[in-house]
Amino acid sequence: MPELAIHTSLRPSPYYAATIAEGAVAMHPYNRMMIPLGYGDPEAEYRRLVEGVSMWDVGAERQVQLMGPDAARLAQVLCARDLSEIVVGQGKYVAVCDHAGTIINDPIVLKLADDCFWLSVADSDVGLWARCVAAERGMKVEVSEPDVSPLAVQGPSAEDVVASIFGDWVRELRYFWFGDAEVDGIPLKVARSGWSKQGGFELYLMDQSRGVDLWNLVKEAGRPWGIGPGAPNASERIENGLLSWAGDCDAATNPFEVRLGRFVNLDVADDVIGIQALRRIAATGPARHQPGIVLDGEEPRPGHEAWFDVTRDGVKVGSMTNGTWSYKLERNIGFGLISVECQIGDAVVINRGEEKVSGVLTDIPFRREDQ
Ligand code: THG
Repeated sequence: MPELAIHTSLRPSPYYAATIAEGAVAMHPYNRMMIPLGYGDPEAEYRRLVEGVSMWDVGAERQVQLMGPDAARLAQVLCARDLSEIVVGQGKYVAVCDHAGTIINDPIVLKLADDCFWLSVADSDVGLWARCVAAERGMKVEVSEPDVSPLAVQGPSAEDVVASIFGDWVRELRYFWFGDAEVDGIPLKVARSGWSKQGGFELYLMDQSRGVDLWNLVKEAGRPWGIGPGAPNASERIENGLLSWAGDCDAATNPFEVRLGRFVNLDVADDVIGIQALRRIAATGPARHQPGIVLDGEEPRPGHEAWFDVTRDGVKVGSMTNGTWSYKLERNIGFGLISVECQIGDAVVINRGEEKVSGVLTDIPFRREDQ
């Protein structure tokens, strides 16, 4: 393997020095930044997340800021979910689609003011897309990337840790809602949010020069609860059915295929990008769906996932888009992107390079008792 070269186009996060000091062993490029993926002990990191509390550098979850008189209109035009009722201090998970109804990002939208929104984006360039749409439609709105870098605190003890820093008001925050805060002169927003199903918060740091200070402060505050470093966790997120847009979708995936139909509102205005295509797809039904797969064979190696062909009765029916060892099921699991002709309970074969292994389609989230 050649060395992976790092140019100045791949920016470090404000927490980079802290994560190196903690012993980060793997980094992944995301939104032209580096996101740590692990600290060398996957099982300990999983247990810390599901039993205690874990802190993650997710500074690569960049914000695309829409500001100006047409900010709300632009946000709505970009998102296939009704945003007419969103209020200041609230966030919503949305699908950003192209005109064919294909998902091109799945951000969290945060409303900061009547004329200011952030899209907290997954790994694709929504900033370019938003600038183009705003200009083509003659909107009065500025699209920019503000100095904002989230730090996630996730796990059953996350609320106690975050409340010990910011006060008990954070306990009242509803899912994806947020409020302004400051600690040691560090400006940030505290949101109940994060890419796990263990509960937790994200601290949207608003001064990148204070990243290491914030990391150390959270680490110190979390000590009584045994906090430690972690990262978006493949086992936990696959067990619980969280979508990784960049990993689990191809260039033709629509929201209905990957369980995001509940976040799509077909009755938004006709000029919302993709909505006309989504109405047509909803009327006929999608061609594929996203079941879980429980499979035999070698344990997938973290960081070496690939899409593998899935066959049923010798005929290709789709792909497996990720794979991991599940500590909960003590089995290999993954997501399929599979023809709707296949159903939960169907026996399939997964073609993992030279190795063909048998598997069965299951519901998501995965349940131990299904095995
Ligand atoms: N936090 C922040 N920004 C982000 C992510 C994040 N940007 C990139 C990526 N993650 C965006 N994708 C997701 C995907 C799923 C969820 C959040 C962000 C999520 N989904 C829950 C679910 O699907 O069950 C809850 C959705 C709901 O009920 O509204 O949490 O993590 N800042």
